[in-house]
Amino acid sequence: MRQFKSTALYTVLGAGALAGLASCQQAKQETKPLNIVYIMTDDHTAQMMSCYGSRFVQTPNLDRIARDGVRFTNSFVANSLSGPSRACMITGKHSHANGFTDNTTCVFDGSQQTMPKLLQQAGYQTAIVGKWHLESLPTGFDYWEIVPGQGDYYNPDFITMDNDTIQKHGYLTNIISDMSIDWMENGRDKSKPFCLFIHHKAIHRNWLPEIKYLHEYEDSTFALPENFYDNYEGRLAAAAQEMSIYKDMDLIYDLKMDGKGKTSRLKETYEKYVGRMDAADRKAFDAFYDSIAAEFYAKKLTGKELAEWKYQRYMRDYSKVVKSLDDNVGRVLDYLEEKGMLDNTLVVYTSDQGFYMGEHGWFDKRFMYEESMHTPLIMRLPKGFDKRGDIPQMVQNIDYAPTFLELAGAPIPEDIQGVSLVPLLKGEQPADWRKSLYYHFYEYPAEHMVKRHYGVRTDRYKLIHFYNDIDAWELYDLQADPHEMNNIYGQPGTEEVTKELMKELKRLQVQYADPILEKYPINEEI
Ligand code: SGN
Ligand code: CA
Repeated sequence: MRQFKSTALYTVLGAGALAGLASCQQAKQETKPLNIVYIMTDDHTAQMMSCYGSRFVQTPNLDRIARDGVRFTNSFVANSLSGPSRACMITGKHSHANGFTDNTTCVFDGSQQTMPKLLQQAGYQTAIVGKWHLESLPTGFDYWEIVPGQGDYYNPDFITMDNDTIQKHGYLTNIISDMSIDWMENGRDKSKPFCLFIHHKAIHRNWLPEIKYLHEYEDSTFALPENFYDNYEGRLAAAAQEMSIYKDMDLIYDLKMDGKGKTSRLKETYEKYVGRMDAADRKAFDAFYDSIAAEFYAKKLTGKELAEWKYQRYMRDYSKVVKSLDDNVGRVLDYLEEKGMLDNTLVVYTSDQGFYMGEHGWFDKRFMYEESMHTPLIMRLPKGFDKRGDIPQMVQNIDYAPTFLELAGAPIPEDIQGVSLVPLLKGEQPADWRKSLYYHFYEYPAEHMVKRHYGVRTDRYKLIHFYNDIDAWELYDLQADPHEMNNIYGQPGTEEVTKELMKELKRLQVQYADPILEKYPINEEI
């Protein structure tokens, strides 16, 4: 076991103030155990949060978390896809070590060690509500209620703990928050500290808005990212992807342009989703999108005009779904405030990965490029943690498990690969903080056709190897080329940095024991 400090009981008053209290009894009453409320969305990228300096939307409630707490400016995932990300998060281990490498072929082995189970052993109540996406049923939770697979936005189904499927009425983002608040208020054992995972489906494709926000952001025109018309020169895997807004985004399924006589590959699935709405909602939904569709099909847009029109529709619908999410984060914060729980609760907000909002011309994620390897991470800290503002150190989603364990006063098992963020939350500047991150994406061949790859990211550079039915290396100088448009691998002058990065990549693959190293041995002399 690694060293740990018993930090589970934080005093609401500092030690000095406590010493001044009249009686022990009074001091006891002021000592509260630390709770964790972990809110994770799906596909919510930092570009779409105003606390990350977004040029796009306003998220006042998310901003409250960042304003009263900390904002990680270099927060990353280990494998930019839902199931794998969730598995990394609850095990504190990279995908090859927890066994859940992709969404399509894996079933999570729920008998393995997980952070919720270790929290239970430390006396915590644990609960999860919402998207789970690990195929097997949850283990290590005192209470769970999850949506099947990706879940539905409208009148969604839930799988209950007795393995029944029930339908609930309303919009999923609201329902998940209602259930979470209800568990905190009525469901849990109030004599114990708790860790609650609130896992939203929002902002996942196909961005179906809450009916009251149909008209939101309709007056907004979103600026095109400067590399929207990327031609992928020098980047073979980027050229082979199928996640282009222009080419791959479906007019009906994604953009709701269900015009008369129009059809598409995904129309049937679309009808299934929107068919779940109440009649009155459906009427409002159809009235809204049908008028846009009539105008759109009459214009017969092509080429750049069509690409940019699709981009604006995508941005508007995504922003509407963010709006409901932000409201609901506000509701959870208000509840904690009302109940006087903010001082002894760590509130975490993150996403299962980042997302492309038109950068490189894309939607979706998967690539080790910045927009999707990044994930937002903001935290409101409990009393006793004075750090505020930005935390620039590189952190990864495998770090959440050891962080929560340390906060709960539980030992951190040796085989956990992440590192506790507690020193950073205390405002320390650990001299030996990690200097590089490891990444490995596996889901190929599959939807969106992003080839398998692994790589290393340092403060300044990124080295990626795409493999399987391709053997292509990419190297980026993030300082000179933050949008990763210029692959400098193999260019004169990069020999030294390439050699160093190869060495670092190999060191990480050895440290984390990724078996891929046997298949593709790294020659550090390249
Ligand atoms: C679905 C989506 C994809 C998305 C994956 C993975 N297609 O399959 O666009 O990349 O989920 O997303 S859809 O037609 O079903 O909308 S993840 O976040 O769950 O990993
Ligand atoms: Ca996701």
